[in-house]
Amino acid sequence: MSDKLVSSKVIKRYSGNPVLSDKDVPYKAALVFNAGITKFNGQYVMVFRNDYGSLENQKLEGTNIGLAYSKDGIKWNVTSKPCFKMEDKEVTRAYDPRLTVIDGRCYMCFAVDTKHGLRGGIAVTDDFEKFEILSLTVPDNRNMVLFPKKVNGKYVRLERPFPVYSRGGRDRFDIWMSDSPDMKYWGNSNLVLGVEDVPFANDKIGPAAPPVETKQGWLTTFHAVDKDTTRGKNGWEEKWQKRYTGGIMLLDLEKPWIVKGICREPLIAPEAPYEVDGGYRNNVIFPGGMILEDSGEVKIYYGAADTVECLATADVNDLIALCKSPVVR
Ligand code: BMA
Repeated sequence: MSDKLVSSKVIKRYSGNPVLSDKDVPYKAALVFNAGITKFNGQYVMVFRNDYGSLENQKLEGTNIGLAYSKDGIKWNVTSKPCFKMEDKEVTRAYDPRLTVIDGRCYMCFAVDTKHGLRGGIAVTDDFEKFEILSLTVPDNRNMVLFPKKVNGKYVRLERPFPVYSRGGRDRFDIWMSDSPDMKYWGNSNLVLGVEDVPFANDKIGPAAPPVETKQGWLTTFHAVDKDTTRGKNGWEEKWQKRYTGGIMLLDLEKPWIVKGICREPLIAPEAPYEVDGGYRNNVIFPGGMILEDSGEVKIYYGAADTVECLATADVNDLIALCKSPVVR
């Protein structure tokens, strides 16, 4: 595993990064990151993870999910209060929301820490005030993202189970896919991408932002983790030995468990100051939103250092051209 990973040349970071931080939030906020973003009813919508507490004392008290709107996808207005928190004795917190609009309704996938394991949730909303929870996985599964339309008559999601027992008792986790007739019952599961398919991962991989449709296939980011036990203090904790990098791949339109092409090098690697320094966990890039504009520009939103939310852009054809290497299994 090379210690130096660089971002693809096709990626341009927004010069005003971050696009959202605790300073933009009118209620208790500390780490504002790992957001889901989509276009809904004529504007950009962002749901973001807010770990609140004290940045100065480096102490966290809890997590909620906040809401922001934007006209241009760059300047964001955060609403007056958080929009989502699960009130359930079993649940410690819900976090890492992802948004997908399907047939005019907005679906939110999210991770749920519970007293009996880590679950993946799917809710639907029309106004970001009322959410109906449609399904929760059994533990351990999370990082779910929905495709923006049905494939072969079924809803489809990418997901990342944590098979610790059967993968050697350590992180060695892969990207899977399931489908559903109704968003409630999920099955027909297939392996999409193994950690061994990603040269810049030696630990685990998982979905990132929900896929976007192109003529050539479903274009989608993923996150890739490499671990190095010689790494020491890289943020608030005594040890933070992982690095999170964003990758890109193209899935078959009809059979989305088939990877038509993957880029075997990182798409976005931690390099900018706000990605590598001064954060809660430095060296973390976690894409959560990808918007394909009519101009062909792709906006990729990502959490940086588990602390702030950032934006990078690329041309859709450049991204597709990167996905050259088929995955054969
Ligand atoms: C994962 C999740 C993410 C986070 C990442 C890096 O386990 O908690 O939300 O960005 O770790 O800390």
